[in-house]
Amino acid sequence: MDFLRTAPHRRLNPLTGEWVLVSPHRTERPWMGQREARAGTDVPAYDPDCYLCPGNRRAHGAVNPHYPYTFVFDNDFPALLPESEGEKIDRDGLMVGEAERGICRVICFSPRHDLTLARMTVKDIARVVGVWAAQYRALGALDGIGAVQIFENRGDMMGASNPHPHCQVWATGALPNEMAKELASQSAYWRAHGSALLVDYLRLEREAGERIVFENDHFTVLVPFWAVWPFETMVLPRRHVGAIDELTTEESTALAAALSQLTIRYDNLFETPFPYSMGFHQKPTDGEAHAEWQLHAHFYPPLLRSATVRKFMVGFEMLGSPQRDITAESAAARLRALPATHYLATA
Ligand code: H2U
Ligand code: ZN
Repeated sequence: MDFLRTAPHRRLNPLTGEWVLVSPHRTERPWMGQREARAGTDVPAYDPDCYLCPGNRRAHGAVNPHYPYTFVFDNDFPALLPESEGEKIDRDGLMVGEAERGICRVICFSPRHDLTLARMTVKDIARVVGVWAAQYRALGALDGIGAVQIFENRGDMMGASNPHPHCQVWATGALPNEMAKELASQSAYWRAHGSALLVDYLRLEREAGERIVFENDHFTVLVPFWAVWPFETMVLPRRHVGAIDELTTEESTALAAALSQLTIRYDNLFETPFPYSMGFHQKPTDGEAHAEWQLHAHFYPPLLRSATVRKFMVGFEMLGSPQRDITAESAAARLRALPATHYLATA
């Protein structure tokens, strides 16, 4: 297995069936990148111009309540609408289109404009986990909703419109692409082995140990063997569970603690509020049991070498396969070695 450390090779993502090219021999390239000053100290706790801060007016005139912890509202500019009608078109399988219905919401994590998950207390993050569970359950129970995607875009680099800590929920009729690929892979694995793909994968990872970033009693954070983004991670429950609303109170708190530990380490890596897109893949809400599905979160951060030097998915990666230089093992070792307390004070 030495080639995994030294030679160009490719690794399979069993969840999506896609390959990533790994070029560990290239990490020897010299890098003289400078360190930016510690970032994140210049954001006010309340911003009168923020459309998410308590008491402020949003774009279409609604006024946010003076919420003490979390706040959920229907997106004023939703990508999907509950009513969308039209005959499906299918011209020889070459031009296929259909109406899609859905609901989009925004969830504020905290009234504090200047906080992020990394700087919130585990107790307050656990409240957010509770909101995620309630939203998944309520939206998933609606007629015609097949999937509930909870995701957070953090940082300018990821196109987040506002530093105020928040995420979005898009509930859709159809399974989005990533969910569809993961469903196909997990179903095939379940049929072949009678066990859940990610449960078996986590067992292998815990035996190996080298890609694990953090663990508590109920959750493991790891850099997946097939990671594409330099510091990509997955958050996995140790128990076989399909969605956040199936977690016990103790497990929800453990998830909050795992998210806290991960985002603190991310921020500490380059001493900057770490940008990323993250989200939970929970079992489809199409009414089927989905025993094959294992709850998990993906974190996809773009940074590579410093607070400003990011990885670009261009060239060969757009046209061929994604590629990385630093191995999943060395990324995990770096994240694991970072301090467990934030470089700035916590809330
Ligand atoms: P992002 O930062 O991930 O873009 O999320 C912010 C969302 O907030 C975005 O989807 C919505 C945008 O449509 N929004 C409102 O619902 N009301 C507003 O007044 C401004 C922004
Ligand atoms: Zn704000």
